[in-house]
Amino acid sequence: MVSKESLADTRQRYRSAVVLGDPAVARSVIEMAIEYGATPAEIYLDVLAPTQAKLGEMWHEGIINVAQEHFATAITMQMMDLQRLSAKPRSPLGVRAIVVPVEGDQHFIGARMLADLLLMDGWDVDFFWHSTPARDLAEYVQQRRVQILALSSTMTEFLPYAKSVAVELKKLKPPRPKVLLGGAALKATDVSPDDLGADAIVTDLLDAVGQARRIVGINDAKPTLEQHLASMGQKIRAARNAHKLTQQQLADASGLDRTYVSLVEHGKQNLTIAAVLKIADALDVSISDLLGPTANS
Ligand code: B12
Repeated sequence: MVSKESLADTRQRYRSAVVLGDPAVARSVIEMAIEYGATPAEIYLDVLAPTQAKLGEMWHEGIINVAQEHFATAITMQMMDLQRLSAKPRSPLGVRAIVVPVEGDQHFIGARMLADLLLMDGWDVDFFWHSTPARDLAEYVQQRRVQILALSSTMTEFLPYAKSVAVELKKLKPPRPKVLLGGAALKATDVSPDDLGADAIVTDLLDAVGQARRIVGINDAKPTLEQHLASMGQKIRAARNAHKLTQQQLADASGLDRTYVSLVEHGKQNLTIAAVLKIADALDVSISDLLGPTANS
């Protein structure tokens, strides 16, 4: 973390560099800020994002033309690559998010920022910036066992896409991902999450990371062994019910005792990895589906 003055100075020097179209100077400004302790969130939210907004104003006022704006934006994207490659993500959470702009919207810097911050927070993140038809996106979400789908919308006219995605997601078998909706369009309009079929509307990037964690039941305190066992037990019971199996049938299919399966489902059995594997095989799920993540609330 660095002081407000230092960030303001970095912002000023970075802006001059991108407006002059000088990637080398822009890079050295960012590298120096990182060296002085600026966090990725500070670089993104206090330097790159306001610079992008300023470019918009300068273009609007005719101070720079479209070509200059394009090149400045390309430099900002390079700086995000630099940040992404040099940051040390927290330990993996074992949960996956997809971050994608709404179809038609070519603005993806904000979406990419969210993707990077989630990645640094330990999420597995799929980010793509190309327009994606709602049905294809829903299929992809299911294949990738995604828990959070974050949609970014800069322009209000593309917001109805969120609703189409919600319609397609409803067609999936549970568990379905939770949908977070954010971006400049949501600041400019007064819609509720229900209007657009989302689970939450969040406009602040840092809030979004915390909210995503809360939605999938992760917080900073490490879960206890009892919580892990209870969580795994619930997942096993849910998967067994989804397969319409009795405890006895699951016990037979996994070569375990029925009483043992019952204790496991109640979170009362500290089971071995071999037993988890047998149960996972019998239920046709992966071991990681049963092991993580664990809510500790
Ligand atoms: C760069 C840029 C472009 C680039 C985009 C390049 C790219 N790869 O992203 C290009 C040249 C493609 C472009 C095109 C257009 N643009 Co443009 N563009 C901009 C500009 C200058 C910067 C955008 C940016 O990078 N912002 C920085 C990011 C970090 O900010 P952000 O997206 O708001 O994201 C922040 C938050 O919203 C939030 N967030 C974002 N997504 C999400 C998602 C979640 C889940 C959460 C929690 C938070 C979150 O986090 C970020 C950090 O705080 C803006 C000016 C501005 N004020 O932003 C105009 C601007 C957005 N563009 C505008 C317009 C009008 C257009 C065009 C229609 C121009 C034209 N006539 O062709 C086209 C539209 C094309 C399309 N179909 O989308 C208008 C939009 C007006 C409006 N509200 O409708 C703006 C505001 C310029 C202006 N003042 O008129 N543009």
